[in-house]
This record gives sequence, C-alpha cells and structure tokens, in this order.
Amino acid sequence: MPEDLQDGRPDGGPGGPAARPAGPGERWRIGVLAARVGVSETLLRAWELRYGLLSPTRSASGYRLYGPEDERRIRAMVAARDQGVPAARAAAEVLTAERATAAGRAHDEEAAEADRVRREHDAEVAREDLRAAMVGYDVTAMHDTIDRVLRSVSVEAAIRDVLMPFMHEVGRGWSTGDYDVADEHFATEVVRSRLSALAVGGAPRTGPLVLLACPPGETHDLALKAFEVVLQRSGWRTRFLGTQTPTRSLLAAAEVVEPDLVVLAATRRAAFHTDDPALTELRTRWPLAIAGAGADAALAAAWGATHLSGDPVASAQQLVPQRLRGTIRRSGPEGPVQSL
Ligand code: B12
Repeated sequence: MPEDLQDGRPDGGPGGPAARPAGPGERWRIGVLAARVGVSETLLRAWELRYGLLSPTRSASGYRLYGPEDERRIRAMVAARDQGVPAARAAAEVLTAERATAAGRAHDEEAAEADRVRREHDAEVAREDLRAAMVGYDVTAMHDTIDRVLRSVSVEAAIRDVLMPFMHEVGRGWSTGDYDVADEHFATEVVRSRLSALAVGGAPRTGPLVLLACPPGETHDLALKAFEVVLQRSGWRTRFLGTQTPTRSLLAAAEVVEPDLVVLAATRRAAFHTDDPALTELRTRWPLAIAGAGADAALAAAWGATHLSGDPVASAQQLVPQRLRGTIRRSGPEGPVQSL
C-alpha cells in the first residue's frame, strides 16, 4: 500500500499492546501509530511538540510518517507514566536511555572493529616475524613467535590466520625465487612439528573416528594435519597416515580402524586415481571426503564423496556439528553428495 494511503485505521486489529510487531522500515500516519500504542493522536502530537519524543519523516505529499522507533519511545513513555512518573521527566528519561543505548551500541561496534583490525595486524606482524626468523634459520624465534600467537588467540585462529597463510607466503616466495628451498623446508619442519604437537593429548575423545591420508605421490600433508588438529580439539578421534599412503595400505588400515569417515587430501587432481581398485573399494565401504586443491565437486559427485572445499579450519568447523552417521552416509551410487 502506498505510504500516503495508510490512514488512521489500525492495521493489526485493535490497537495498543496487541498490535503486530513492526518491521524496521515501516512507516505509518499518526492515526495508525495512535491505534498501535493506544494513545490518542492529540496526546501524541503534544508529546512530539513538547518533548520531541517523536521523530517523523515526511511522505512525498507532506504527511508526517512515524516508525517503530517512535512506537518504542511512546510505549516506554506510557509505561513510565503508568508508574506515576510525571510526563516531562518520563520523556527526558526515555530520550536519555535511548541516547545511552545508541552510544553503547556504537561503542560495541567500534570496539569489535578495533579488535578485528588489531587481530589482523597482530597476525600480519606474526607472519612477518616468522618470515624473518625463517630466512635467518632462527628456530628459537620461530617457536617464540608461534608461542606468542598461541597465547593470544585460539589454536584455530592461529592456524587459519597465521600458520596456513604463512605457508602460502613461503610458497609464493619460493616460486618467485625470493626464498630458497632450504627456507621452505625449514619453515615446513617447524610448522609441521607444532601442528603435530597440537594434534596429540588433550581430553578423552568420543567423537567420530576419522582416517586421514594423502594418496600416493602426494607429499603435502600440512593442511591435512591442521584439519586433524581442529577435529581433535572438537572431540573427534583421528588416525593420521600422512603423505603418499599406498591405497592398499589405506584400505588395510580402514579395515582395522573401521572409520566413520576417510579423508583424502591432495594438491594435484592426478593424485586422486579414479581407476584405482583399492580406492574404489575404500569409497564403497566407508564414507569418504576429499580435500585440497586437487579435489573438486565433480570428482566428489562421481565418487559419492563429500567435497571439503573450505580451508582446513573452516571445513573442520563445518563438519563437526554434523551428526556424521546421519549426514555423511556410506558412499556409493545412491550416497548423498555434499560440499562443505
Ligand atoms: C610446504 C610445501 C611443500 C612441502 C610439503 C611438506 C608437507 N609435509 O606438507 C614439500 C617440500 C614436500 C613440497 C613438495 C612439492 N611441492 Co610444494 N608447497 C609447499 C607450500 C610452500 C606450502 C603447502 C601448504 O601447506 N600450504 C598451506 C595450505 C593450507 O594451503 P594449500 O595447500 O594451498 O591448501 C588450500 C586448500 O587446498 C585447502 N586444503 C589443502 N589441503 C587440505 C586438506 C583438508 C582436509 C582441507 C579441509 C582443506 C585443504 O586449504 C587451503 C586453503 O586455505 C606450497 C605453497 C602453497 N601455496 O600452499 C607449495 C606448493 C603446494 N608446492 C608445489 C609444488 C610444485 C611442489 C613440488 C612438485 C615441487 C618439486 N618440484 O618437487 C613438490 C611436490 C611433490 C609431490 N609429488 O607432492 C606447488 C603446487 C602447484 C600445483 N598445484 O601443482 C605449490 C603451490 C608451490 C607453488 N607456488 O608453486 N611442497
């Protein structure tokens, strides 16, 4: 209905407290507002003029239009008045409380933004420190930096915002020739050792059991390790086989472990051998998820597997709330395909 045609009739049955909740962008003529709050138009106008309690906008044809914020103030005013507070004081209190809430909200938003900027800056500084330590092969500085990060943010944030992006930067530097292979190997070893340390110990776990491996020919297992850390910290049980796992061996391990899920990660598509009989058997007997740059939704669909398309932290965090047996069922031609 065009705004000018919203006349004084109540729009939700009898007015006052029973009126339906207002949407944030709604605008009404004064009659509608009066009906909603159960206060006469004359009194509303008086409160508007005397106390500035209402802040109408104007319609195209010049009518005053009121909204949910006006309704909120009037309801607060009525409540105060019903408790015997004189009108002038009640109005002042309503407006003061509103200003305080607005200031509080702005302050919270500002604080959250400042916190985000600070965290981003801290992560950037930490990565810079890691890079400097790496090129000097300063193992103490590497560990000190990681310790510092782990003291100030969660393990998940440390992995997502510092360790994994740092490895990306190392890869970029390596491909442009800025970093030597030795730099990369050194950094990988430190990061790997920290992830491995984070992936052991802790509280007893009773969650689903996940078997993790890289297929033959695949030597990148850091992200898979990071994924394992997040799963473990969420109470899941894991068995990590690591790089270049022969598929027959993976199958043999699955027979012993009886996993709720097998996760295979690879950087290159070619590492997922589609015609490997051991892999075919594996994916028909246990739920399978594939991940890493070599995995894609089409392959997952062909295999009846789940595609873990996010980064290791996000994917683990999305997987954890799922009741595994219900949502990731045994794969096979009819099995559900998921992308997480
Ligand atoms: C460390 C490293 C190595 C180490 C690996 C050590 C280890 N144990 O992991 C070593 C030295 C062994 C290595 C070897 C090689 N590497 Co390398 N390596 C890297 C490096 C620097 C870091 C890898 C890493 O951990 N990244 C951090 C993770 C989080 O990022 P990501 O791998 O991009 O993964 C993303 C997603 O795919 C996803 N993901 C990945 N895995 C998983 C797993 C799960 C479960 C989930 C949910 C998500 C997920 O999460 C990330 C998004 O945030 C990368 C650079 C880079 N950009 O990553 C190169 C890189 C991966 N390597 C590369 C290459 C070319 C090689 C070699 C061929 C080099 C050579 N000539 O020998 C060999 C490969 C050997 C083989 N057959 O596998 C290329 C790959 C290009 C390609 N796609 O083909 C890269 C990208 C470097 C580059 N810029 O060219 N490498």
